[in-house]
Amino acid sequence: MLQGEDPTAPALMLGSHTDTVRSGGNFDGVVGVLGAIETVRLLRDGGQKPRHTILVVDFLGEESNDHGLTCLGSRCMTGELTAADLDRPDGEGVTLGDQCARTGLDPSAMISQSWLGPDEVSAYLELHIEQGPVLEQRGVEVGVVTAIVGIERLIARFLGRADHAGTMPMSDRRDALAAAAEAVLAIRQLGCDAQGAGVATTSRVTAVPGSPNVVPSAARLEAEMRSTDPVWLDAARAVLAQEVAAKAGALGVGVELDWIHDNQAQKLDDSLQSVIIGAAESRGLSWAPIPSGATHDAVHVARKIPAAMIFVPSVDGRSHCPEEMTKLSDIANGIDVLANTILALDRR
Ligand code: HGY
Ligand code: MN
Ligand code: MN
Repeated sequence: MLQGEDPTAPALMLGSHTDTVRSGGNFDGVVGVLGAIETVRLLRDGGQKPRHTILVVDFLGEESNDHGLTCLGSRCMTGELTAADLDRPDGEGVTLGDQCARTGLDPSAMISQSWLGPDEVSAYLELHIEQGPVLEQRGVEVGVVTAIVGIERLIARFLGRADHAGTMPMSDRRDALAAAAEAVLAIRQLGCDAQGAGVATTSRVTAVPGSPNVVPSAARLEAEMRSTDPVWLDAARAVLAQEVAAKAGALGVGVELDWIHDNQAQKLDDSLQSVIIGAAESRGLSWAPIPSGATHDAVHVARKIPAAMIFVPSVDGRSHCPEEMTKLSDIANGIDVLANTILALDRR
């Protein structure tokens, strides 16, 4: 934090997250937290005395957890985390609330102590790697994020029947894993048919009993769909629900669909975007408007106060993998734009 000269002025907040996915990379989120710290250091060591206090935040649990929820910390800060969220079980039946309690958090405080509002913070800025190929392919140095996708998650439970894998005729089986496999392909096709309006991914399928000579009796599938267009998302849910049930029914397999609304698509603040553009141009950096196919804490913060994001290019567009890489020079550009945006906002 950098204390402002005017204690009555609402603060400016910048940051991101430092958690990552299984076998993730070294830049997702971290660039935004270290970039925020470096911005404050630059201002302080440069003798700047900002009017607004500048807060640096590292949000807990931004990545999707086994309970199907992202952005735990920013949901708490904005009052979006609900008791129903805390009751969400993981694949072993442990609820999110129990899991949080095990790590020493107080679940009741997580849903009752939101504090973020325009009186406390006047703007939130997040520097982040793009995590996709657009900026690099277009040779653009800075992305000005226009909107963040909405996410619908699906947990599907397929209920078939265990049988001997050698003796039960193919036509008489109720193979839960075969029904899940049909769903995987239907989910993928839904994304391909969207032609850029949305994407759809199955991330995990588990089946029981898992013995090599037993027809699977049950399977659990986890998937998600994303789009900046809520109409596409609603239609996609309806199409999938119908297709998955029909394909499972054709195999004599029952299916239960549990939909999790992760987050609504969210436009980011136009006036903050203009300040970011001014900062990029004042530093002679090329910029382009870009929607975010990844979700971020900014999606929750933006529902309470003006929020905006600055993207820097990802090498080969790769992310959520050990190969994730952003050049130091691009990170430096991002911090340069972030610091100059904060200075401009502080003068408002
Ligand atoms: O899932 C996402 O888009 C982010 O990385 N949590
Ligand atoms: Mn991230
Ligand atoms: Mn991520």
